[in-house]
Amino acid sequence: MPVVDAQPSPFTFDLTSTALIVIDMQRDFLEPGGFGETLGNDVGQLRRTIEPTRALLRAVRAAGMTVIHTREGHKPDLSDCPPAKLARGVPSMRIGDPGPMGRILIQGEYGHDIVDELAPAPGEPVIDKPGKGAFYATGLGELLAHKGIRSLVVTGVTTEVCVHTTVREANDRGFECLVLADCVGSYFPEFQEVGLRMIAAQGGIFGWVATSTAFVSTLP
Ligand code: C5J
Repeated sequence: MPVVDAQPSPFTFDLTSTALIVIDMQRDFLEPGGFGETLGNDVGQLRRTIEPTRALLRAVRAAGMTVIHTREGHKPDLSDCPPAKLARGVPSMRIGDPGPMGRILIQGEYGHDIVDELAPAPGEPVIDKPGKGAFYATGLGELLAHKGIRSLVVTGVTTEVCVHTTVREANDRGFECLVLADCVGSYFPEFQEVGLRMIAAQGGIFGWVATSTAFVSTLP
């Protein structure tokens, strides 16, 4: 079985029972001129993950590994958006409001979709999720069970929000999670650093952390 040089210890996985999950690489979060940047965030902090993730996707697809994408967003009528989530954020830029790339975080809008560089390949599942975690109110758990997946390689944005929430949910469900440091990003460099340290601390309290090159080097 492949063994990845990881923190806090080597990560062993089996190709057939491992999936790559690419979290929320959406235009609303990553594109210059989009929702994230309009809020004053430095999208460069997220965009640096695009090229390593593209290279990772090439390698993982060539190795025949399962790839799953997620998108955070809501139905146009907002019926799946809890009032508490809707009420948060900058008052003029709330979920469902008109944004620079369509209604903010609404399914079907241009900004809600995945950036062109990381477009899902035909047949790769795309999980639409209303929450931060990819398991909450989605079919992800059933999909992974159906495919016999027990380990997850996790990438995407943002490190301390949707990546962390998904890894914590997965850990509680018994999955082993390897987070690839150069393929996850936060608008806040300090959250990126501490977010990664939190995963691998205390003997890997809820996962492992490695670089994408360390992971790819173990693929057949
Ligand atoms: C994600 C967010 N995807 N930061 N969402 O992390 O609101």
